[in-house]
Amino acid sequence: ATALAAASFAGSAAISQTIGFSQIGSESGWRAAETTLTHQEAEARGIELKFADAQQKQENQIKALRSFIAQGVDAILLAPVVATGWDSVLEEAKEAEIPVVLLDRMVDSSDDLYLTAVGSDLVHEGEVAGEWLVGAVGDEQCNVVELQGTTGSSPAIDRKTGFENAISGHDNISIIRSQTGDFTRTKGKEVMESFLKAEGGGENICALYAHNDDMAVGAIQAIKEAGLQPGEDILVVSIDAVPDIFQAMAAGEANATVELTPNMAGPAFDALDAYLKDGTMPEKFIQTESKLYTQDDDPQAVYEQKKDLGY
Ligand code: GYE
Repeated sequence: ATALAAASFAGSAAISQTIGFSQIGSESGWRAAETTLTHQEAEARGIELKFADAQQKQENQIKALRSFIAQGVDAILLAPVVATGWDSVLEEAKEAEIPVVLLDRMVDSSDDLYLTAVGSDLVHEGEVAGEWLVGAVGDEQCNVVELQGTTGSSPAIDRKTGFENAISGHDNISIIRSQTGDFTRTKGKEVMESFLKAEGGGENICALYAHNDDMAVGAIQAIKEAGLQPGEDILVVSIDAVPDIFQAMAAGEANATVELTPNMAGPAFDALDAYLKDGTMPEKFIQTESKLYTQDDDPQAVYEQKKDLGY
């Protein structure tokens, strides 16, 4: 029995997977949580995770992928910072028969260059945010300022499109300023300061739409420093549902957020496991849920639930 156990143990150790993860960086609370949860999921499954932080640079991601390929990893997780420019390196991975799973952002490459993608419907998220605003302002005139995510990233492109879809046909709502805040708190604050200045202090700004909560949190600070009340004088709607935005909602300083799960690795590892075991092909897109939260959803309680979940 001992010999058998040892043999089967050796067998399972031999098939244990080594997976490379090219992460974008740590621009947001959401991303930090995604990184933490990916490590946790890997550990729970006995996967050896090789982690590479690209510091927001696509060239670093391409280098990391080439190094994973050279090391002969079993699979690669890629959270692509921007949408374009991936064809060559994805072809190299395909050539080496190393499956690539995209996490949370999309690429413009042909879909036979990756195994599957785990993420939310990014256009829909923008639509949910925009529909919330349409409902909140009714017939009132509403000038919106928009903080975009990282230029060229699929969430920045799609969340803009989705929001515009939702407000189109509502002539009382218009986006008067729109600029990137790079998904960071610091930039969100800086750019919001410039919006407020350009708009004579901000009295005529009715709402802020931020492509993520971190930029919204930075902007809330700028609004307060300008002597206005975020959440009332300027409505704040954003995306991610990180713990800090629930604190802001509980304080009445933010109004709504669209939830994005930071656990993209769970479904990714499930798909990879099945594929590596017996070639089971996953769906091309594994979609996570998008849920709206407002001040009516007991934000303090949600904060308490979320704060220890990897953020
Ligand atoms: O919403 C944002 C982040 O790629 C969908 O990236 C993701 C976004 C997320 O930094 O906070």
